[in-house]
Amino acid sequence: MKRQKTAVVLVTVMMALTGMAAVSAADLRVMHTQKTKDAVIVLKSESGQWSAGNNAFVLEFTSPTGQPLDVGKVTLSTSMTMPGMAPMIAGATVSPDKAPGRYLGTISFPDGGTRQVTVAWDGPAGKGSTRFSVPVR
Ligand SMILES: [Cu+2]
Repeated sequence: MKRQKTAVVLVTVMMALTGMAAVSAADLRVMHTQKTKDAVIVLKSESGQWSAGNNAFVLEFTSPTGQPLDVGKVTLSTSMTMPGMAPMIAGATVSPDKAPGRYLGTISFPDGGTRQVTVAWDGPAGKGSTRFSVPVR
């Protein structure tokens, strides 16, 4: 009984580590770079693109001079306008990584098409938001 429980815990930990490795690998590809007055925001993922289905991604915030920027709470939402339909809305789950200014996210899309992406933040470095578009393949 106890041994079985340990095995379950081990598998869970290994799955968590594998999941983290998927988004913390050094060889992430840039999907989009967005510059605002106060921040440079880089959206990255392993494949360098979003696809229909589940996606993991990384958001990195730096100051215009390249210093990591602690922007506190971050949200990312997407919208796609389609003829004759209400806009398709999808929100991401975003949480801070260990490094300041680095956030890990997941988002799911039911189909392909260009998304209008809104990233918003609110924290020690101030409050802001920005919009850009990203294709979903
Ligand atoms: Cu759609």
